[in-house]
Amino acid sequence: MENQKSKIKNQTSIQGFSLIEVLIATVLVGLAIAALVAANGSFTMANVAGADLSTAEFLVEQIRELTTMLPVVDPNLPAGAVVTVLGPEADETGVTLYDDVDDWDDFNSASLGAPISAQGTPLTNLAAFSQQVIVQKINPTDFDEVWPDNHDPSSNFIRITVSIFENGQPISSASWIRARY
Ligand SMILES: [Ca+2]
Ligand SMILES: [Ca+2]
Repeated sequence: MENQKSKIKNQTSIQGFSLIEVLIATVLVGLAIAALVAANGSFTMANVAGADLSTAEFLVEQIRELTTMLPVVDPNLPAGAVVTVLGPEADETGVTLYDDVDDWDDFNSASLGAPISAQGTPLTNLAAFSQQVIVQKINPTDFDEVWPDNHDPSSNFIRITVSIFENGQPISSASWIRARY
């Protein structure tokens, strides 16, 4: 009798999968495929974000190159003058006339319709991006402390911060310090 039972049991297992086992396997395969598709989607998004970051870094570098050769203080101001207003001087009506670093304070390339290159020309193929620049006076003994623009005495150090936006969304930002010389 016991032998008979085990025979029947063996026969049952040899017959293959039951319907419920097939259903469970189908669901599991389906879940695995759905997970793979989802994973593929997130890699694509990561690549797009990577491309945007490269463009943002490129656009930061354009401003860095533009300002590297400029003096910290307007060359037309008398030597030792206290700078109490940051930004372009009254007669500097366009970026091509900017002749010191703080002229770039509050610059937003959106007003030109496109970000600008190191030569000051608009990069129309990157019109979805914009560069925003802030120039701040900083305490020469504590670079973390920002002084108000009208601080007297003037500081010999300024911090330039460039932020890159894509369709109004912030993508990247970089800061560096320049000394008056
Ligand atoms: Ca100037
Ligand atoms: Ca200026």
